Amino acid sequence: MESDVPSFPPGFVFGAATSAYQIEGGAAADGRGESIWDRFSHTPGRVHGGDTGDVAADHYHRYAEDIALMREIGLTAYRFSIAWPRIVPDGRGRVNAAGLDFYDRLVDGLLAAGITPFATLYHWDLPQPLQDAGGWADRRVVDAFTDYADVVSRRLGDRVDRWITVNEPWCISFLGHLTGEQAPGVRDLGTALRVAHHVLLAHGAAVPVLRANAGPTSQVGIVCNMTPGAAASDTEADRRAAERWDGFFNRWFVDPLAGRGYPSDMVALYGPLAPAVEPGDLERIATPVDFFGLNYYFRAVVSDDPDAPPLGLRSHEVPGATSTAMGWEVYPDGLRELLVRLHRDYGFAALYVTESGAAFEDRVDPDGIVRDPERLAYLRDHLAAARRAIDEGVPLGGFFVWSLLDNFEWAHGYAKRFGLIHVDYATQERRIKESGRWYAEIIHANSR
Ligand code: GCO
Repeated sequence: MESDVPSFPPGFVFGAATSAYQIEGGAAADGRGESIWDRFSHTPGRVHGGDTGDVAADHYHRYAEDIALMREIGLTAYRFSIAWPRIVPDGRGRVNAAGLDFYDRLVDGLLAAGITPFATLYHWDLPQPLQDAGGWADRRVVDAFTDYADVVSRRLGDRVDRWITVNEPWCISFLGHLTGEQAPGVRDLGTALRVAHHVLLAHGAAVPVLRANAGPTSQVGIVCNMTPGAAASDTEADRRAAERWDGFFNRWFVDPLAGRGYPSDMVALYGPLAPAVEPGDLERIATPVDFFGLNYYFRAVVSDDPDAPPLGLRSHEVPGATSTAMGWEVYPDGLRELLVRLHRDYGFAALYVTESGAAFEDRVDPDGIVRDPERLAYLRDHLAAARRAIDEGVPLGGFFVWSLLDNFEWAHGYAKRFGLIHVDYATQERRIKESGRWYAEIIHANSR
């Protein structure tokens, strides 16, 4: 194993990630309010098979068992999200003590197991009452988010010192409000761009609150998913299309976070639909962070297509490429490429891979073992890509596998399994897959 297992610098964090709506269940437990994902998943036709997160992996009731499994794998950190509707069921105002108590128990359990908690405040489960009042498209959501961040970090900030404001502004904005394939299912470019602006503002507003409540040793960051764009051919038109893809997917978020403002080529392309930026907004969005978290899954190969508004491009399958059960091309070097770019071009102080992982068709063999060689190879090759980035000078602090457990994969319901741990949804029985056993060996080999 030593030969093909990269060794990482001392202190490198080996984690796994989840999110509240995808694993917790307990949808009506202890005063939790309704979120946009409850509403969306209960709307016929929105989610594969009519699946909902009502029960999910029942982590709300089984968190102690799940911490024991994390320990068995040897994780040194665990990235989870806090459900806003458990804490502030109406989105603003009244705080639900029982919701805070749950995360209190979770955090104490993690710390007792020697696992560092990385808490994400927003992983897509907006309280439905806020959606009814305009949701992320209404600028007042920024204050509601800041208040929520304050409540949570006052309670947990004495023990949690790694904080993430929001997960994947691109998905919140464009899957939620342009393609409509995710909650709240809106389809309007102008709305999506307004949402993006408010998500970034909410992030910037929450950073100083989290720092103040979590103390001087705390580190606060944001997590973005990035998908590099490659031109399908060497023509000028296709190269420009790849630039637009990059502007749409990556630069629209990372540029303002890094203090560069919105990219001017995309502002020109969006024209009157570009968001209204008030004085002070860009400074707030660029509030310095302690780290930037990258979620990476695949790249896009694109060509120019003037008949495909608004970007004027289309994406292509790569002939002969290996892909996952999501249909995503397996392209590990994209991870190295992005990490090097984030460091060299944007200069973030520290980076984490906050998600990397893959769905494949898993089955439990008659002997009770889940053999998942494709996931193991995927993780091995992406860890190796992360290691190459470190060799190129990238200050990479850790790597979080998506995901700890099989879970509710949004519009795909339970049909797609990303876990290191298999979940039998009928019995809630957990089984560490072979990829999880392999990850345990990597962590162990690196702990010496
Ligand atoms: C996402 C989310 C996860 C997904 C994962 C696989 O970032 O999209 O953080 O919730 O489940 O990415 O699609």
